[in-house]
Amino acid sequence: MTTASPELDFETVSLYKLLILVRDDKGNTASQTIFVLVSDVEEPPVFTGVLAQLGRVAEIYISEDTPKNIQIFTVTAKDPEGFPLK
Ligand SMILES: [Ca+2]
Ligand SMILES: [Ca+2]
Repeated sequence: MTTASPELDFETVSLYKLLILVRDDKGNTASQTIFVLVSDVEEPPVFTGVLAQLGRVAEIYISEDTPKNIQIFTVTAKDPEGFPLK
């Protein structure tokens, strides 16, 4: 038994149920069930939106006479484990 594609991801699927079958040359069979539990790994937060692509650089154009306290860009990110971000 090996891991394969797609990669294991606790946040997507944390439990696999495998039905194992064995058969002899007379056609007799037996089966067993194996539960594979994927353990969680703490992962860093990731940017979403236009900054989601790794290494991407965003350019923001702003006029020099823009008033103070104006929101010029919104950054979005999420944590794979769902922890709140600061
Ligand atoms: Ca995780
Ligand atoms: Ca995390």
